[in-house]
Amino acid sequence: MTQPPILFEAQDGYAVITLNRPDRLNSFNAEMHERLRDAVAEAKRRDDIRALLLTGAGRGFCAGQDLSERAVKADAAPVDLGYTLSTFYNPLIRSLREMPKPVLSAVNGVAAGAGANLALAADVVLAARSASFVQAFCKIGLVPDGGGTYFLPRLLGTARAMGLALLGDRLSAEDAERWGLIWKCVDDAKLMEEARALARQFAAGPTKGYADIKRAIYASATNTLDAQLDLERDLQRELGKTADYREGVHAFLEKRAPKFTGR
Ligand code: LHQ
Repeated sequence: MTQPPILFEAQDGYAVITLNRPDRLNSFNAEMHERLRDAVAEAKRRDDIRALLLTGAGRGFCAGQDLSERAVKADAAPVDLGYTLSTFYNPLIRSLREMPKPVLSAVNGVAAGAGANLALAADVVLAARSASFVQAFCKIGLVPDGGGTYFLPRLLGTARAMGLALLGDRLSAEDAERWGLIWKCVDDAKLMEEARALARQFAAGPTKGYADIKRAIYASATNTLDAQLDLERDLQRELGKTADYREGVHAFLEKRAPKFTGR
């Protein structure tokens, strides 16, 4: 029986989406893209899901595009890779960045090509110590896509971004943490335990506040200080009206843990 390319599980207020083509290192074909798009949309739509965790089955996280798929194979017939990006990868990266809930990636093994940049599109990236990140694009004559040319220089600076993109070398999870590319590298055996603990923490948190933290931090990449101060004022004005703000302040004053509802 063929395995579904995406596994979806919801529990304790968060969803886990698992890329599930382990024999191809979870590389993307069209069906996996379609199923992932549906799973991300479900996680966004459901109010009982307040955080999203992305991971991979088997020994890899994701090896990017499946290079043996007919629609992208570089044979005699010209293929429009731009079509693949505008149909699949670009909407996927946008949907994660615009998700009004925290998105975590648990990078369980190698993350290469668009798979590396999918991992980096998450708000918080955890990686197993044995995992690695490879901007493999230059090895096949392409530019980093899936947001790579945006994420890498912003997270690392131009020198390191350029080195990774031009050389396509493997960056270990430990170096990724040291360089500030990811949040944290953890022992392999602890990865999912730590990732789930974080997802549970986010699921019990002030969801609207988290959504606006994402908005503000990501907007800062292109905003002036002036615009950013205005944005903070506008977001704070709205958040000050939420039940979670009221609960957070009451809980603080009453010296107890807050019970956030996400409203
Ligand atoms: C694969 C793949 C793979 C198919 C491993 N495809 N089979 C967007 C728009 C349109 C078109 C172009 O692309 C894009 C975005 C992109 O993502 S471009 C970049 C595509 N990805 C790559 O170039 C990475 C290719 N893979 C690798 O460099 C290595 O496999 C890595 C570094 C990921 C892992 O190396 P190893 O741990 O040594 O594993 P392996 O190479 O032995 O792979 C295991 C199997 O998975 C193997 O199959 P086999 O039948 O021999 O066991 C590979 O052929 C298969 N595989 N990546 N992208």
